[in-house]
Amino acid sequence: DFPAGDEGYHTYAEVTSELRNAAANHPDLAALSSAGKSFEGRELNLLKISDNVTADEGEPEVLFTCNQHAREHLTTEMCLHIVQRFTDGYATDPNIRQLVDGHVIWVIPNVNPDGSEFDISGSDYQYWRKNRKPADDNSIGTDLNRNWGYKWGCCDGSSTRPGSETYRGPAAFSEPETQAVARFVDSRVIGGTQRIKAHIDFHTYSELVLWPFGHTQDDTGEGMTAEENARFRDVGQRMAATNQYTAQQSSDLYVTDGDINDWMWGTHKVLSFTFEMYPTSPFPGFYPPDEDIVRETTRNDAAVDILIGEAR
Ligand code: 0X9
Ligand code: CA
Ligand code: ZN
Repeated sequence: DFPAGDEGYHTYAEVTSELRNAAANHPDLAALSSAGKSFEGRELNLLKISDNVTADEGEPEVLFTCNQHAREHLTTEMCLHIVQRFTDGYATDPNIRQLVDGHVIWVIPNVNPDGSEFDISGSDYQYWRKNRKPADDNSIGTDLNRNWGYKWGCCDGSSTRPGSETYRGPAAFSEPETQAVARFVDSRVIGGTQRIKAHIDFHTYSELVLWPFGHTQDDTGEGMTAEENARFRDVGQRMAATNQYTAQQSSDLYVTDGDINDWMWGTHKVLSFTFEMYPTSPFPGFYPPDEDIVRETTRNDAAVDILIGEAR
């Protein structure tokens, strides 16, 4: 469980029951399934939100992913907030109704449930980042956000050392969590067209809006035209204007290879961003008090709406 005083955060079991409730209370709007299982066997909960949710209406789709990194618990709350806003808000908010009616919204609140459960397994936080699959030596965990299969390990943006916090794993998609989410995204290619058009992967912290590529500092080149780059910049800057985050190419922060955005864009041409949420400083860093959850998740409402509006 979360340490005393932070009970406002949701454990994996509490997330699962919130998702079940959302689907049960809004059977026409929300449907719960699983993208697969984590290394320790937890379901990777996947909630679909749309009008006539049980039908395939061919609408443009968006994906929100959270908690790739175990200790970034505020991101799980962000995904839950998205779920609650687009389900509970549907009956009364015309803006929400329009976004839900015209799109399919997919939400995966826990990409790394083994890691986040481990992070809260002691009396205090464990400062855990990676998943919980043992590596060859006696160390545990791969950095899921270095394990994606587009130019995996290409560019000195990850580590080959299992003990490293940015260990990329023994092969691209060696981890059950990245593999399951990737296969789900692959499965949205229907009749040769990727239905998912836009995506945000939530992280903490630094208050940033980041766009690909991460593996190169070049703005344009293989896989990114000047026009495409201008669109990332435009949408990124418009979103950042609503939440007062800083907008930049992800490699301006530091170079990574094998991150989710490079794969989503490089492989599927999904307009894919990373948000680094609140705060900007190491205190409170990864562990803001639960009193901050509502303010810091609501802060991204307008940006989330912009992203959905870009899916067409
Ligand atoms: O390093 C990461 O995976 C992300 N930051 S975090 O502090 N949450 O670990 C950022 C990934 C974005 N990609 C690049 N910066 N290239
Ligand atoms: Ca508290
Ligand atoms: Zn992160």
